Amino acid sequence: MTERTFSIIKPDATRRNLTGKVNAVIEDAGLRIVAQKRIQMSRAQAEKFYEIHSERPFFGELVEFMTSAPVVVQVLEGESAVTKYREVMGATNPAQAAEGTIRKLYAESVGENSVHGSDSLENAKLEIAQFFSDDEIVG
Ligand code: RTP
Ligand code: MG
Repeated sequence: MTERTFSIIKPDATRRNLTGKVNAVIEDAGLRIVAQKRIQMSRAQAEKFYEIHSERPFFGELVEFMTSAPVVVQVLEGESAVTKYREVMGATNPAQAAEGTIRKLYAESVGENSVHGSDSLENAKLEIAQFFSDDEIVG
């Protein structure tokens, strides 16, 4: 089934000028970038986005990191886009990520791991709506 998922190219990657390289891996995997913008996330946006992790010990660090430099938010479209993109990203900890995945290729640590991808179709819808209006997504 054709789905849409939400992606973030995180500050560690934008800082190293890797947006294009990350996008090449995404497109080579058969996912289409149907919306994309570079933004500076506010603290409030980052706290809302990662609300689910608000009780975790790394929450403060995570919010600091996500607001430390611009990010690129994206909507990706394709067959089984949610699970497909999780595969393309690789494991949360780059040390455990499979060969050829974005995190294996580019991530620096479990905290600074280059990309985010929605973990379910339901969350994809909520996350897309947090950053994009319908008219910004062109399939
Ligand atoms: P994401 O939500 O960013 O796509 O990553 P994920 O599903 O693979 O991992 P998740 O468990 O949802 O964690 C969200 C993000 O929090 C940071 N993190 N830091 N220092 C740590 O131990 C730690 N653990 C997680 C990472 O940036 C992770 O992507
Ligand atoms: Mg997650």
